[in-house]
Amino acid sequence: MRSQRSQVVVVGAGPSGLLLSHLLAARGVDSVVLEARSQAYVGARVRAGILEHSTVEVLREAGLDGRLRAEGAEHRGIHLHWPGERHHLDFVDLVGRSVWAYGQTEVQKDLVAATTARGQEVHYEVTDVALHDLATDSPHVTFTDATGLARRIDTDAVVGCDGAFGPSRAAVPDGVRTTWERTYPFSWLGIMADVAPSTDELIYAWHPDGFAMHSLRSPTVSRFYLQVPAGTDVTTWSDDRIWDALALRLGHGQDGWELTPGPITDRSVLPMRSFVQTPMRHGRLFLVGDAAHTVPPTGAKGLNLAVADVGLLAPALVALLRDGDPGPAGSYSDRALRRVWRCTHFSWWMTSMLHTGEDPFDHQLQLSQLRWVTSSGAAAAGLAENYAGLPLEL
Ligand code: RFL
Ligand code: PHB
Repeated sequence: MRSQRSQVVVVGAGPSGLLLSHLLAARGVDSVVLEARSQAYVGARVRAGILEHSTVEVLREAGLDGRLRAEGAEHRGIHLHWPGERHHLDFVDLVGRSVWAYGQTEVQKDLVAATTARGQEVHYEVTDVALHDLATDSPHVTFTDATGLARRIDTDAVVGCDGAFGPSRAAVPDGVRTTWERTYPFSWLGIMADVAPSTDELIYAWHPDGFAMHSLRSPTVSRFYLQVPAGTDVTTWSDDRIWDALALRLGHGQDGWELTPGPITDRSVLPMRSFVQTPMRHGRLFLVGDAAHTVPPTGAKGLNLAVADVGLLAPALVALLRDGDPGPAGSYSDRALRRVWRCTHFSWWMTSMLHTGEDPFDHQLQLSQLRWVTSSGAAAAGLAENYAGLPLEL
């Protein structure tokens, strides 16, 4: 077995893992990143699309906002739609903050470019990652690299950035961890289409048939979602069926608005759930992003929460490992969880307001809620404050 040492081992090279290693390196703390998939696979995954205010700030402080500002689109707010009605919520007017439409795929590309430029040690296509002695001050991680070589890294801290299915979450002993979960009876069918967006800013639409959303990626690429029953087989949705449902739910023809269809280049079904594992620290193991929590995507919070965790943990690890101050690392879990639960509530609330079932009583409650958030300045500001993003420390 080949052995080495690194101050930090980061498991997972998604957005949180690469951003954390970048911020640590900028402050003189070295790390090794371990990733199960290939670099090409990680870079091509289609996921989130909206960056909130504090995410853009973290990327700016990391010097990673150049392409985002050149190629991303700053949005003042969102449109809320239901049959016969469309309203724009202007977050800038309401709470003085905007959001940016810039796909997670692009964020990942920028992070890979920064990682490569810095010569960061990232091992892709590793297997058998196992975390050891986490409750001591000298843990170690073992894995098999892409060439089949068994390796060991002795370290001061292990950070689980390995998403909902990685080994880090499960490395917290049963008696220590608590899991909190809510499942939903629906999923999202997501498509990417080579067509100019039919909207300037995102449209979130309530419809008795189910929620729909029009998002975007660039002046020539649009992203759409449809609420479908949980367990839906993606092959049961033909192109025509998808465009017909989007046209109906998004209000094609209402007040002259038209939805322009185009070639579908990617389609998948995304299950929805809310999940939190507490605490987010066990000994020298720290959990970040989807490794500790999952939110349904309706509030656009998944990626933003992962970046916020990194924004709290990076300085805490620097204090611990460079300056010998254990304070911020000790309070990391409690501080991160305040925001996690706020976003868990907001994502659940947006999901509950916009996704429909059979019950006509529920429909009336949802429509009342929608009329309230689009007519009361106080209610609109509440949505805007949560969507555009709260400060890192709550
Ligand atoms: P990631 O991005 O899941 O990255 C985790 C990385 O860990 C790797 N990994 C391992 N590495 C080594 N050894 C192992 N044993 C490993 N097991 C796993 C994985 O290969 C992966 O590269 O977590 P991170 O960095 O915390 O980032 C979180 C965000 O990616 C996530 O919150 C969002 O993408 C959630 N999400 C969405 N959020 C939104 O706000 N809007 C969306 O439209 C949206 N769409 C999505 C999504 C998440 C999805 N997933 C996780 C299935 C669509 C999908 C399909
Ligand atoms: C997306 O563009 O993929 C997206 C945007 C907003 C959401 C969810 C997904 O709430």
